[in-house]
Amino acid sequence: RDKKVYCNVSELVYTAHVENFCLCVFISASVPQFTNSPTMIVMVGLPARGKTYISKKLTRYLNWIGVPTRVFNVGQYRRDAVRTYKSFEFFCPDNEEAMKIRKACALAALKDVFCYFTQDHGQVAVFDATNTTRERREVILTFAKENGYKVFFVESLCDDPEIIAENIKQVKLSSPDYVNCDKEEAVTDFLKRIDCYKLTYVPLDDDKDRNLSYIKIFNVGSRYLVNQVQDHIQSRIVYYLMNIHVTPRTIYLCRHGESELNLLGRIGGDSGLSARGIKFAAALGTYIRGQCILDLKIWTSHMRRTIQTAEAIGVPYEQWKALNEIDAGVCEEMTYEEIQDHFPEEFALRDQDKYRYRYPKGESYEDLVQRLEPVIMELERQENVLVICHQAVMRCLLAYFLDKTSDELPYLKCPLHTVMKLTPVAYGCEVESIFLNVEAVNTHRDRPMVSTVILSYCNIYQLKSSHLFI
Ligand SMILES: *[C@@H]1O[C@H](CO)[C@@H](O)[C@H](O)[C@H]1NC(C)=O
Ligand SMILES: CC(=O)N[C@H]1CO[C@H](CO)[C@@H](O)[C@@H]1O
Repeated sequence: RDKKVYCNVSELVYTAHVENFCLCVFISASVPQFTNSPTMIVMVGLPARGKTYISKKLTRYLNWIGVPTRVFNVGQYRRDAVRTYKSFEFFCPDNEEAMKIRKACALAALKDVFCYFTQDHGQVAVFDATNTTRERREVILTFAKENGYKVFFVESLCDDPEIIAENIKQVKLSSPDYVNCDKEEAVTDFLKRIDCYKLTYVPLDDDKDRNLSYIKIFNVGSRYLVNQVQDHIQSRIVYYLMNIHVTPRTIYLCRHGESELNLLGRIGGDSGLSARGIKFAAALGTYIRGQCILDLKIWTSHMRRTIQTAEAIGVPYEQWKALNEIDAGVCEEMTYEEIQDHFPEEFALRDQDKYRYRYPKGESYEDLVQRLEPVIMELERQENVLVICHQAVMRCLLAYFLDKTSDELPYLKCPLHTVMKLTPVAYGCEVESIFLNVEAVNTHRDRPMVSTVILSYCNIYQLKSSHLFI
């Protein structure tokens, strides 16, 4: 009970008997730990420059790679404070009453950032606000300095009226500020609101701000300026921001056709397609041709079942080793019943925390996410892509696009012979699931019920769920 043993899951597990229960303690060690001081990402720029888009997307990415991140949208605080929006006049610098409210909202948001870092173990806070004047940025810098946080500014500049008009149409008109409001009036009001900000806007300055860490993004990524990157996480953020784009496109995700081993209920391995798997490959070809997409890229793993599926489409494809199925280590090619018989503890451990559980001599879902990071980065750079992959791999990719937590990820439903069609919309992704009418075995296992007895032991020992699991 008093002994703490920190170990790698795949090597050593600490066990003890408590009444009728066997207590096992383990720690996962697969993800690089960011023990740096917390970071505030501060958005800068006029309204309708895609700041919220960047904030949400960056947050989704950081959470997916395992860095706890949250967005603090100051506009939302303002909406909560001032229930009904009147007009652009609220945003004029000479409106003193409103300025007070806006300042109070920003301070409330900063207070919440503080709580997020101290109580909720957050690592990165994305401060989504306009922050167009130097004094306002100074307030944030002072707050960060007092608390030992790093600050990284992301400024979005845009002088292309078409891009701005498109942004207003895409996201601003559906904003809560403009419900029950004539569309044209809303656009006019919004443009005036931008003019109010322009009166005081001072962009980050080459000379005066040369000691600050920041990236300036010009016209949605046609040019970048990067200044004083301080650490690993900031360099990853810069790299990510330089790879994303907003060109409309579609991403198709599916698994290989049913394999010989699927038919036998065995996991992993490298078998070829079953007869029904071959039928699915043909159906996939027909479906993809029916979509009439120019320049569709097709990616597979290095495994036979995905390559055979792609072959049937009859167009060139690229193979990625990173897309190979999760390595089940000593459990490869076993059925779930055999695993339960041969490795009962392993089976139970996996059910306790499927995301972090690592197969002996194999991988965990957490490992898989790290392996798939370059694939996500390249998917961001590309336009139309069909990814033919595997169940665990598809769950990880889908979790990224649909912003699912690591807890939900290993249980996402990715049935065989079904294509998921992903279309980016305003701040997220629309998903359509298309079953191609070829029967297949079901390889999904639902989340097991966790007994309340075990949960109550969690409380007794007060273990942090991010570090230790019972
Ligand atoms: C930047 O930092 C250097 C060294 O700390 C300091 O001497 C300089 O005045 C700073 N420049 C600005 C513009 O703040
Ligand atoms: C701390 C601070 O001054 N933040 C400002 C950032 O921008 C928002 C939106 O204009 C302001 O309300 C905040 O005061």
